[in-house]
Amino acid sequence: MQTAPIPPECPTVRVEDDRTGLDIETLKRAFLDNLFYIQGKFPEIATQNDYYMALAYTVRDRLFRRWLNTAETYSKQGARTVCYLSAEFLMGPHLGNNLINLGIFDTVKQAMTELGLDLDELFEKEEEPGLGNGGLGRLAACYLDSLASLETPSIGYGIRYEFGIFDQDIKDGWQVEVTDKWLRFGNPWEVARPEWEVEVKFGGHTQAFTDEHGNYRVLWVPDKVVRGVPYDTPISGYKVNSCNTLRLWAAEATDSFDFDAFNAGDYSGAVFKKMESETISKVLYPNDNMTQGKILRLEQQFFFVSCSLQDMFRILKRQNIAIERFHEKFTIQLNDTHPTIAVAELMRLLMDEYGMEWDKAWSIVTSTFAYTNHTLLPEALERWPISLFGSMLPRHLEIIYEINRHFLDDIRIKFPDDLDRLSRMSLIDESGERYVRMAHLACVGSHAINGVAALHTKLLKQDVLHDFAEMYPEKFVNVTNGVTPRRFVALSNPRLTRLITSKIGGNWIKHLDDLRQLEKYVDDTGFCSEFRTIKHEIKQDLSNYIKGLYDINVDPNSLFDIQSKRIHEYKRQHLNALHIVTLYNRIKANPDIDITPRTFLFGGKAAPGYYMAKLIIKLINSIADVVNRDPDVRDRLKVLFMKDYSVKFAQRVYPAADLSEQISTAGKEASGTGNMKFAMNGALTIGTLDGANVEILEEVGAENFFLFGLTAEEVSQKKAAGYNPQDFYSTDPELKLVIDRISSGFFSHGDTELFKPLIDDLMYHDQYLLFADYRSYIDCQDRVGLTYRDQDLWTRMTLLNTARTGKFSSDRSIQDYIDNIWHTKPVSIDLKEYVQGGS
Ligand code: C3B
Repeated sequence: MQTAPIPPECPTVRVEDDRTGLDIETLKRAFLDNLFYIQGKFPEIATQNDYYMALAYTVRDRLFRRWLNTAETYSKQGARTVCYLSAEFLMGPHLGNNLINLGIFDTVKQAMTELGLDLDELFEKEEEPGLGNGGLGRLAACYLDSLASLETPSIGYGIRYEFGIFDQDIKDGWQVEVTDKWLRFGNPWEVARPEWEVEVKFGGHTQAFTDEHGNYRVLWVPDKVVRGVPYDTPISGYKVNSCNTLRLWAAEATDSFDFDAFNAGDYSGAVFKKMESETISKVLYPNDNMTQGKILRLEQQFFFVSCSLQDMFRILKRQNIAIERFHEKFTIQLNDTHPTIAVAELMRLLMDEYGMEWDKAWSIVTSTFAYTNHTLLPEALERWPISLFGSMLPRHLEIIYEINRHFLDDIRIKFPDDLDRLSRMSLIDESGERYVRMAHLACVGSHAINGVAALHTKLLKQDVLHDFAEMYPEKFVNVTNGVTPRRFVALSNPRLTRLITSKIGGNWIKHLDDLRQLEKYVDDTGFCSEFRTIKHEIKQDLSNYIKGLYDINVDPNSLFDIQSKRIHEYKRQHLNALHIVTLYNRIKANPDIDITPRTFLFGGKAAPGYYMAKLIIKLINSIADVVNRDPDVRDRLKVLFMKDYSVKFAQRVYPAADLSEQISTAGKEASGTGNMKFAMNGALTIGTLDGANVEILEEVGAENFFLFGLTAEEVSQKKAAGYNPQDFYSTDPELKLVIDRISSGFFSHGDTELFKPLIDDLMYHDQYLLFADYRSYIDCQDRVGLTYRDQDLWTRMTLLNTARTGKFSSDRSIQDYIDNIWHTKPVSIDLKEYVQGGS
C-alpha cells in the first residue's frame, strides 16, 4: 500500500511527555489519562482489569516511541534482518517483562502504590498469550528477548491463534481441557496492520506455459484464497532502545469470496466459506513432540510461511533492495520442521512470481535458510502423505520433486552405486504409502543445521540425520539452548536479583557470566544465610499461594522437589511417582523411619489425545490422595499436582524449588530449558546425562549435581541386547513392592484395572527404561535427602549453581547463532524526539 505524502502545511505533532516520560509523576498522569480516554472509566467505577489495561497502554506508549525509532532506523539502513519462523511463540505475560526491560519496574510499582493500587494484583489480570505448547515455543520467546537485547534487527513470524494452548482443569484426578479465550478482554500489546495483508493460495492445479521470452513458466490456479492479516507486538530489549517486532498472522476470508457468493444469492454459503477460511488460525494444535498429520495443520504451516515470505518481499520493495539480494537482507531460521514448506514457497515466489531461473533461485534459497532440529523422537518427525500434500499444494509438490531430482543426482556423485542411501535420503519416503519428509527438505534447503545441546547435536549426526552429516558435514553446528535471565530471574525472582545486585552490581542481567563473581561468597556465612533466607521466603509465598488455591498445607521447611514440564512418557513423571511410592512404602513399613520431609510438586499439561500421559496425571493425583491423608505419613510427604501450568505460574515455581527433576531417559530430551531456569534460581538438579543436563553438570561441577541413570549409549546397548524390565522387577524387592502396590488397586479404591495399562506397559515394554534406572534414581534421591539435612552444604551447592549458569543465558545462544549462522550486525538505536508531520 502506498503511504500518503505529508502535506507541507501539516502542523507538527509532537509526541512527548505523557506518552514518553519515565518519571513517577508523568507515569501516574499518563496512567489516569489512559484509564479515562482508552478504558472510558474514572477511578470510582474502574475494575482491576481497567487498571491493568490502563497500565498496559501506558507502557505500550513508551514502547511505541522506541519501536518507531527502531523501525525507521532499520528501514533507512536496510539492515540485515533475522526472520525467526515459528509455529509457536509462548510469550508469557508482557507487562512485567516490559517494565524490567524499560528499567521502570520500581518506579511503576511506586506509582501504582501512590494511586492505591497493587502492581502484583494488576499482573494477575493479564491473560497470557499461550501460543505454544512447551519448550520449543518458549525458546522462541526467549530468543526474541535476546535478539532485541543484543540490538539485532529481527522479526518473529508466526500465527495469531484465536485459541492458544487449552486451560487445564483437574476433575477427579483427571485432566480436563477448557478452551483458552485469551483475546476475550482484548489484547493491548498488539496492533493490527490490515494495510499489510497478503493473500495465500491453496489447492487447485498448475498450468505450464511459455512466456514472451520463450521461457518455461508455471501458473498456479488455486481453488481457495485466504487473506493473512498481520498483528504486530513490540518486543523490547533490556536497557537498550531497540524494539523489534513479533508479527503474527490471522486468517480472514477474502472479499472476493463473499462477493461471488452474494451475487449468486448464496448468503449462508458465503458465510460458511468465510468461517472455513478463518479456521486456519483458530486453534493451536496441543501436541508437544508429536505430529498428528492433520490437513489443517499443514494449512496453518503454509499459511503463515507464505504470509511471512510475502511480507519480506514487501519490505525488500519498500527499501528498494533488488530481489537478487534477498539472502543478504534476510536470514531465515526454521524453528523445527514446522515452517519448512518455506523452502518450496520461496522457490515458487522467486520463480513463478519474479521470473527467476531455477539455479539462481536455489542459490538464494540455500543461502537464506537455516534449520534447527528440536527432537530425535520418531513420532515428532513430520511427514506428509503425498496425496494430501499434492492436493493442497500442487505447485510445491512439483518443486519438491525437482529439488529431489537435483539432490539425488548430488548423492549419486558423492556416493556412487549406493541405492540404499538414495532411498534413505530421498525427500520422498517410498517405503509404503508415499510421504514428503520435511526434515530432509529442511536439511537440503538450508546452509546450516543445528541441534539444541551438545549431546543432541552429536546424536543427530550419529542417528537421525547421519546420512546428511556425511553428505554435508560443513552444515552441522551445535547451538545449546538458553533462557532469558530478564524474565526468569530479574522478573520472577526480585529478592534474589536484589541480593546479587547488592554484591556484584547489576551488569549480570545483561552479561550472565558475571554471576561467576558470586563464587567468592561461598564461604561468606552472612551472604549464604541471606541466600538461604530468600529461598525460604519464596517457598513460604508458594505455600501460601497453594493454600489459597488447593487448601493444602505445605511446609516451607520441607524439601521442595519439583517436576514441571509437559507430561510425556520419555520425561518420566511416572519414575518420580515410583519414588514417592517407595518413600511411602518405607513409612508404612516403619512409621518412625527418619526421612527428610518433602513436598513433591508437579505441573504440566498432557496432549488431549495422549492417553498414557493423562493416566500419569491420574496416577499422581491418586497417589497424592492417599499419601496426603495417611496419618502414618505425619505430613512428612506432601504430593500436589498443580493444575494449568503456564509461563505466569512457572515464574512462581522456578524460584521456589530446592530440587529440579530432569529425569528423562538419556538420549530423548533434546535439550530442556526448564533445567536451566531452575538451576539459575538456585535449585539443585537430579538428572540423567541427557540434553543440556550434560552441560549444566559440566558448568556447575559434578559435586553440585545429583547424577543418576544410564547414559544414552548404555540405553541403546541395553535395547539392542534385548531389554527385559521384569529382570529388574523380580530382583529389586523395593521396586516390586511399589509396582505391586499400584497394581493392587491401593491408590485406586481397589480398582485393579485403572492403572493396568501403565503397569503392563512398564512390565512388558518399558520403552523408556524406568525399571532399569529405578535403583540408581532411588539411591540418588536418598543422597539428596541426606544432603538437604546439611543446610550449609546445600546452600553452598545452590549458590554455586546460580553462580555457574551464565552459559545458559539465551544471549549466549543468540550470539552463537549470530557468529556461526546468521552473521548479522547489531544496529544501535538513537532515541530522537519523535516528530510527525511538518518538515
Ligand atoms: C522441545 C524439546 O523437547 C526440548 O528438549 C527442547 O529444550 C525444546 O524443544 C527447545 O529446543 N520440543 C518441543 O517443545 N516441541 C517439539 N515439537 C519438539 C521439541
